[in-house]
Amino acid sequence: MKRNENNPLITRNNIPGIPPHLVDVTSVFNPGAVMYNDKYLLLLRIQNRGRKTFWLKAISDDGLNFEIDKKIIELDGIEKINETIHHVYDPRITKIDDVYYIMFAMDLERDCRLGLARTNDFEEYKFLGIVSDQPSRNGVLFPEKFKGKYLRTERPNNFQIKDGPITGNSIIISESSDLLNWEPKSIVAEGRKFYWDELIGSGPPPVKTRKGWLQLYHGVATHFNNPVYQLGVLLLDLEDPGKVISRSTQNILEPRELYEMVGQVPNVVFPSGMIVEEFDERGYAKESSEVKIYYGAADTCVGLATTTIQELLNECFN
Ligand code: BMA
Repeated sequence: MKRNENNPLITRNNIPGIPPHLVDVTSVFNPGAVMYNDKYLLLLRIQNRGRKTFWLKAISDDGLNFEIDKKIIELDGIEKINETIHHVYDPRITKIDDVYYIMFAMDLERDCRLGLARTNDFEEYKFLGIVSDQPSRNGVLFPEKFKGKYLRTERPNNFQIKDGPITGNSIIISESSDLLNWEPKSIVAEGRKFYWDELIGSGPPPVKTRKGWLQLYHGVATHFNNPVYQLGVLLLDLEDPGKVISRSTQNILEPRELYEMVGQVPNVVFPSGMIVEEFDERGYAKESSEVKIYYGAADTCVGLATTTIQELLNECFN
């Protein structure tokens, strides 16, 4: 992974003032990413000084210089939910046919669930519902159906770090006929105790290559005083993505730069958006293609790291 020389790519200083909610904001991190109308599009997670969460859209011609919208994103219909929603965050974007689906975490009073929204134009967003029966986070949709069913990987929230937040140590795969009702199928991968990825969760949505689905994930080492978040990669079977073909033994990106080590939550790189530049005629990512990975750094700013599909595959088999 190569960090972009302009990192951190987006910081709190780039966020336009949008009174009353966004004035002199605290942080911007964990963006969703997708190509839309030949432009790079990010959905930025922003916190104000009340630690309230908002989303802003950012658009770019080159994936490096982003213009940030002055309009806070609203999810139409979310106001109909009959319980307190504290935060919606960590949006992951998947295009299925001509619709862009956004899956995200929802901090409710009771616990954390997955929510789903759809948009066709990134102007209007329709909230589709709370889409997990159990506490869960890091839900990412596959961009196509399998035997008529939608699939996602997700990370059940069923594990508490000592004196810390509730999190999880496995990525599972779930299926659905309608995107709203989901049934867990099997465990895809589990945390490796004592090593870099003791706790894990899906990163950006999976990408199809001729060798399998590349699923980036974050791994958390918990055996230090403070947890360390890093990035790793899984290769999943093309026909049956619940099956792991291979998994990176070491992390491929870890907090090293000051903006990754110091901030709201120190020592965090959290990959949430991935752009593949080139696909072949059948829709597989080309091995030679450059890959841009947008990640949250220290829950404070947005970083960009690049690699290629070939290098990600090599890392799986290394
Ligand atoms: C995870 C999520 C992310 C966050 C990360 C590091 O559990 O809450 O949103 O970026 O922790 O604090």
